[in-house]
Amino acid sequence: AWTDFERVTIKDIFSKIDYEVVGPAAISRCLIVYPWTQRYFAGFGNLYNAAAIKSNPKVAAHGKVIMEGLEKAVKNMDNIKATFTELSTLHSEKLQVDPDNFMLLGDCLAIVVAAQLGKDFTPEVHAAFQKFLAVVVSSLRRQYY
Ligand code: ZNH
Repeated sequence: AWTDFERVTIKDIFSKIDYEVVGPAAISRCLIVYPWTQRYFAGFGNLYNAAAIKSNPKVAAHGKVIMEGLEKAVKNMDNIKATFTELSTLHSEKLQVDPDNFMLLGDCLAIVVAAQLGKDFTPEVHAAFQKFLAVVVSSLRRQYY
């Protein structure tokens, strides 16, 4: 269950950030800092080094797709598990993404959001955002067995 503060905060964060900036920055950071995550993106072309990752248009497009996925969770905060059933099955069965990678991306996202929000990213806001990410990640893990 969410407190009023958490609800307002999550909606506020997503209304303030630019998906086209935050999404690509978060997924790029994840691919650079946790290079094993690159293995799922063999079809994305050149991921040879940080500069190549940051300038890869497929990476950027995928960053935005991830943010749009997260937006569905924001719009269905009381029903994130059900909202992500299909997405969880896709990551498990088709993409075969190791679910331990989900929070690695979440942590990258938190860093990027923190940098964007500056002093508005208070400890309380951070806690609310981490809780949101934890629910998203556990929902994405749900169809794994
Ligand atoms: Zn993911 C896809 C979301 C994480 C890998 N994804 C995807 C999509 C979405 C997402 C929405 C699309 C789907 C369709 O199409 O239907 N993700 C997401 C989220 C998250 C994630 C929300 C967290 C937070 N992923 C992830 C990770 C990884 C991944 C961590 C690795 C490492 N994904 C992926 C892939 C794909 C996806 C590979 C496919 C891509 C293409 O394009 O192909």
